[in-house]
Amino acid sequence: MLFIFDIVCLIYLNIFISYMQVIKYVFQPHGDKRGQLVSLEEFKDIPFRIKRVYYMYDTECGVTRGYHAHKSLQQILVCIHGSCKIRLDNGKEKKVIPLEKPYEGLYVSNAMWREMFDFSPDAVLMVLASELYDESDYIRNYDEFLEYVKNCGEIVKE
Ligand code: T46
Repeated sequence: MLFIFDIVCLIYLNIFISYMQVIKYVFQPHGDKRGQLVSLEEFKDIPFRIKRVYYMYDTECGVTRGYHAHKSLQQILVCIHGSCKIRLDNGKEKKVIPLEKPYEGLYVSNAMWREMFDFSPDAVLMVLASELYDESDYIRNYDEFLEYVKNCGEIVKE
């Protein structure tokens, strides 16, 4: 009886531990009759120091970008115009998150494989990043990524 209880606990723990949490921020729009304004401040609206901002636009129909993970970079992705989808993969689970509101931000931790796809023709995807651009922080090979998360892929606490 105790043995069955142990097995049930182990299965439950495994499901619990492998559950991939998706963190979406809903920013406060300061709207009035002129329109909307969203302000993002580091450590207030964004959980890290913002060292870099970049954005992508004019993404061709059918294109998928990304196909990499980062060793230490954390980011918040905001589709400030149009829409797109983000596939997140922690090496155990994959989730697709639509981004279609200019006041929503998707938190992407380090050690997380990402693919961005299904861009609408008018999509502008803005990214707030915790680090400067550094090619040595990228893991661009999926098998290397799986090894990385298995061996040393410690996730930076948000
Ligand atoms: C990420 C996803 C969401 C720079 O010179 N500086 C930069 O800050 C960045 C981000 C890129 N670049 C150059 C490097 C390449 O020649 O811009 C070109 C395109 O970059 P990449 O192919 O890495 O773009 P994506 O869309 O695949 O990935 C980007 C970020 O690189 C990445 O960190 O998480 O957006």
